[in-house]
Amino acid sequence: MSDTTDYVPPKIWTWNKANGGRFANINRPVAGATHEQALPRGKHPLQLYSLGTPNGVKVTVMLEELLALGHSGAEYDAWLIRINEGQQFGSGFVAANPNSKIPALLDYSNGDSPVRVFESGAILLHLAEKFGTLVPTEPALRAECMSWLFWQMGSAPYLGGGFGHFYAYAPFKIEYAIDRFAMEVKRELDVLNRRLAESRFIAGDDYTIADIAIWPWYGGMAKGQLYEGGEFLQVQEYTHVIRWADEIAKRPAVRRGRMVNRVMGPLETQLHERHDASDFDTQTQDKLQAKA
Ligand SMILES: N[C@@H](CCC(=O)N[C@@H](CS)C(=O)NCC(=O)O)C(=O)O
Repeated sequence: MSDTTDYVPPKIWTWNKANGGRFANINRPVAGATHEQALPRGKHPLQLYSLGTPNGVKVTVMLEELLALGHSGAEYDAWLIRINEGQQFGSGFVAANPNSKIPALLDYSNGDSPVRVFESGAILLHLAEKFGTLVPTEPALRAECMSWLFWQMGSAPYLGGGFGHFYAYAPFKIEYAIDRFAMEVKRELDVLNRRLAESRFIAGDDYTIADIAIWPWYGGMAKGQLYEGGEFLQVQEYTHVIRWADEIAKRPAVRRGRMVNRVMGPLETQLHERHDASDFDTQTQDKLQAKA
């Protein structure tokens, strides 16, 4: 095995900003706000502060699914938080999520003192319970759904923070780290592949918040859309995951949800902010840039 470093940890760790690599401008070893910045508030009860990453997409897909099911109370304003510019460290955002990570939701349904919800899994569950849908009520099915939802919350950091970080973002390639996380991500994909060989959706016959949580990460990985790591991980082997990912990708609410707060890809797929259903027709970046 190649040894890319002769690093010996000192007795006490100290912060060397220069070692932050691609994220040096935002990562730091302390929490809390770095600057005063109030969050904007729109006209709807649900105010989402997010970005179109896999964690952000979970919530915008959920909201679009709720609207597609006829829950008009799920109308929402989606505001863009540019994490590469440190907007997650503004005082308003930190009040909404002390962990300074998107997505964060403020639910003003009960008046001017909002309920704050952070962690994408908690937001999915909050919305599913609020509207009484996309989460089973029968105890065994509910337990299965919760198990997969929490599986996702525990597993995705190995995919994103582990494999993705060391394969795509680290300033140099460390064989040990890439090996460790490639092995774990392949194991996770196999867990899903075996489950989806026996079940149409993750928690059973019905589409639930477990699918909504898992799809942006593992659906994206199985389709080779994350970290340019598809060939490396030989993702075409996970045929049941691919069958499931393709079925979910066709859902109209999913197609809309993945556009919201998206700042990459073709301009017609980027809806930086969403305040009204009509924004999908009039406010995508291709249309805004043509008007400018
Ligand atoms: N467990 C969290 C993870 C959220 C998360 O990692 N968000 C990333 C973007 S995908 C972020 O905001 N990073 C900004 C930072 O770390 O400063 C969730 O599921 O909501």
